[in-house]
Amino acid sequence: MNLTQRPEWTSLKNHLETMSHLQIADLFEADPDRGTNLTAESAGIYLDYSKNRISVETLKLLFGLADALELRQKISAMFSGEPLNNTENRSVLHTALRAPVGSEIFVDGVNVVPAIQAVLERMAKFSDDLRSGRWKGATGSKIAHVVNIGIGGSDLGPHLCYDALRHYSDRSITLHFVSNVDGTDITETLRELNPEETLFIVASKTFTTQETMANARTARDWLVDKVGESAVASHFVAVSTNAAEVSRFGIDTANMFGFWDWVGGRYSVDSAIGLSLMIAIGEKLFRDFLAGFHAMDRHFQSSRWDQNLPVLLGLIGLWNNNFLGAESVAILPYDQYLNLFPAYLQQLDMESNGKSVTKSGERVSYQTGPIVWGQPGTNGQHAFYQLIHQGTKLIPCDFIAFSQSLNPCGLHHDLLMSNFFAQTEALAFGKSHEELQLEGCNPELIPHRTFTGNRPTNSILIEKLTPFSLGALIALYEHKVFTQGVIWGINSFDQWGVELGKVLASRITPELESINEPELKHDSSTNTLIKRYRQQKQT
Ligand code: G6Q
Repeated sequence: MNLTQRPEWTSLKNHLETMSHLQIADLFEADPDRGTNLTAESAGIYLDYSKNRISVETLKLLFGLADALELRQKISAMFSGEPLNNTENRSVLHTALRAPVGSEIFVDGVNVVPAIQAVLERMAKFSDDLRSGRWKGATGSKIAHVVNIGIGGSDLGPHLCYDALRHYSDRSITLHFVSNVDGTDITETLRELNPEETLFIVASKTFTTQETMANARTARDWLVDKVGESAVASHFVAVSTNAAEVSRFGIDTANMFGFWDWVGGRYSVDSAIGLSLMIAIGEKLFRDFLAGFHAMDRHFQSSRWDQNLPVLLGLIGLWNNNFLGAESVAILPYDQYLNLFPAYLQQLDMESNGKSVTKSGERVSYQTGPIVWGQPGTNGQHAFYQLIHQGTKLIPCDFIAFSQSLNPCGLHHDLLMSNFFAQTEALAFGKSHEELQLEGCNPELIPHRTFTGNRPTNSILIEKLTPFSLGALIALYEHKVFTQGVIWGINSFDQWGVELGKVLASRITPELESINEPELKHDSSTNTLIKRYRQQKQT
């Protein structure tokens, strides 16, 4: 049955009529304890969702929709390894990567947990050797720089987490991340480095991704040029599912860390793709990181909907998206260490739920995944928050903060946090014409200084940024995305849009490289652009 024809959907549509007359301020007036009633907590994450345009009835109807679409059964199906990724006929089992030792999770009749633990142990041994200096470069130097070469899911996860957990990292080893095929990325990175002290991790699930392979070849040439061919063995390792390509590249498969086709790129930071992170923070903290994910997994699997953080975030997001008409979601972490979190969630959410056909291939007649964007507070306050407060668009926001600073200095943390609290308050309650009049505001300025309020936000407050809490936070969003994908009936685990880009670029490259003028058979715009590029690059 089409989603919008379901009785649960119709009830929500009818309910919208009632809700559209109510302001967030009215909801708080009706229930003075709303700020404690509409909250939930698990795995150290406290979610206050009270500043949304929802009532208890809205939630009840949303939970009814989730039940009708068998969310509970779909969660079990994911955790038990059913092939939910139907277009690639794959299980979706990133949750197995963080299952405790001794768990049993089967794919095609094989328990995958022992293999996962075996890779983790190899990663731990390697990280430990590198951190202690037992692993040496070709000329006997300790490795001081690790360059992760990967893109998309093979870059964003470790990059985000290295930045986020820098406080816990071994400062004698610096990590670098090269992803863009623009030669500037690798050139500027290598410029600073001493090849004798540098190790490259080529991170690619397929080991055929154009950008990653181009960067890896350039890095290899640089190393060979400076230290010699024999240095490759001790300065290059691979993370991949494709042993044949790894060995063709010239990396000994003894120095390859594997993972499996049931780990999607954007869900892979807990796999060997997290090797660079483990090098930075060590095995113990990496395992704490996995434990944070696992705590959220357990919560997602077993909690009632009204206590279930990912389900609450997912369903409220759906209400904002499909019923209130919001097109985007802003992710606003009040923590500099989470600088890359909006970009990470952009991939997680937009690649997963940026789909317009259902799992069975029918075109959807409703909105699916939102545009995800944002940057850390308070910087954004001095840039784009103006539009969130007073623009014509409805932009629901997730505000994320930690009660304890990892770098306490003077008043900084209280200043930061006062902004965190003030923003959600202002967005919800605004500032009325009457208030401005009472303050004696110049009447001409009143329309300009009025804030309508009634702008929805979630507040996520965590005691402290740790490997555990970061893991739980990422898993929270993974499962939020899953929840929404289930309701929309789409496959959140394929990415045919990415595959198209991979094919198209490789067709044009020979036309750019060809010495003779190539015969171009594109449209007139693409042909003209290619010709102009060929002329200009020669001058
Ligand atoms: C993620 C996507 C995509 C992928 C990159 C890199 O879910 O599939 O971002 O991670 O295209 O792919 P490789 O790891 O195969 O190089």
